[in-house]
Amino acid sequence: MSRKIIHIDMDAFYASVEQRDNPSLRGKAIAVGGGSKRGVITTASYEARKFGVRSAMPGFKARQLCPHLIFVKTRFEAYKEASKMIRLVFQEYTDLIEPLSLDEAFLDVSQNKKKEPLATKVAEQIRQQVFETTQLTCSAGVSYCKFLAKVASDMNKPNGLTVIKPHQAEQFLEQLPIEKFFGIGKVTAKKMQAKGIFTGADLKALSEIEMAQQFGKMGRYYFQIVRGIDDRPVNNQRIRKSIGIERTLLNNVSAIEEIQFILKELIPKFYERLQKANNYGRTLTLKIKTADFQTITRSISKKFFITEVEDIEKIANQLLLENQDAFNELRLIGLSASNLQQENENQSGQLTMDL
Ligand code: TTP
Ligand code: MG
Repeated sequence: MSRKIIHIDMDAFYASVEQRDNPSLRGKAIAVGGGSKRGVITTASYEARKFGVRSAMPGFKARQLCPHLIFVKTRFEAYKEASKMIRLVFQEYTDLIEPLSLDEAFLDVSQNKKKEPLATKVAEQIRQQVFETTQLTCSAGVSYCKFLAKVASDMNKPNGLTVIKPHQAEQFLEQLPIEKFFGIGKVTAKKMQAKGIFTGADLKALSEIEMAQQFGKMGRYYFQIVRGIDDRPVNNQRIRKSIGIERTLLNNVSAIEEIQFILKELIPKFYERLQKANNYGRTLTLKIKTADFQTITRSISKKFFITEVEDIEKIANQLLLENQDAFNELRLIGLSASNLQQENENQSGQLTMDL
């Protein structure tokens, strides 16, 4: 039996909430966040995107591209509230909901509470109802699997709906640029392009073994999705309590300067993970494994979500310096963020692979 999967993604989410709540911002080029010296913007209104302003772009660069850009501070509570409201809408249709972030979710509507047989109709109703309850627009992708639904929701943004039917999947995937494949990150896309792989058709030309050889564990996943095979269920158990990174050192390290250096090197990668997950924590934890295999963790919690890399650097360094007496030599160092913006407290279990 073919499934009916919808992927919903809010349009310019944070920026739209800001424009909704402050009418003087409507129709204007705005960026949310990124106003500080080294900060990056979280997102931009579609008016600003015309100038090339994008998520994760440093504020100063955005200003260069769009001199009249208005910078607005982030208000996570407002985004959380909107996110809650859209989930309530989703719940009127199905309990099989897998949120990927505050502003997007997969829904399995094969069997839905409205007994509506056409998933496209369900998607239209949800979009309508999301707009009525939040005054925000979203885009929807409808297909028979998560991968295609996710890619589809991005095709007619903003305020659009895209359906990919099973018989259209093969042709659709063949023409799809590889950087649009959900699960192929920027780095892998570059790697593929360097090998002359630009579209699904190019990717499909590789055998399963070649894919595994060239792309490791993910090779098998690529092999399947490029053929439109994706049986992953919509997983409503997904949860993420913390996001972190750790590094086991080649040699035990004891000099504080050296540890500081390693920690400093770890932070950009850690920050990238937070950005990618689009999820930040109020708590930062430093984890250290000593040469004699003791694990020490020390945390600092803030009243605000730690979203700026400068703050992470400061807090991480503070954690290290304040606790340097607790260890002599260390063999592992790690950082994690918890008390995240997005975590579903009533669920438990491991985070499934983020595809
Ligand atoms: P997205 O859905 O990626 O972007 P968007 O909703 O702003 O725009 P659209 O979907 O119409 O293309 O992310 C949702 C929100 O997550 C976004 O409004 C702000 C936040 N975000 C970040 O904080 N950092 C990021 O790097 C990205 C991509 C998003
Ligand atoms: Mg969005």
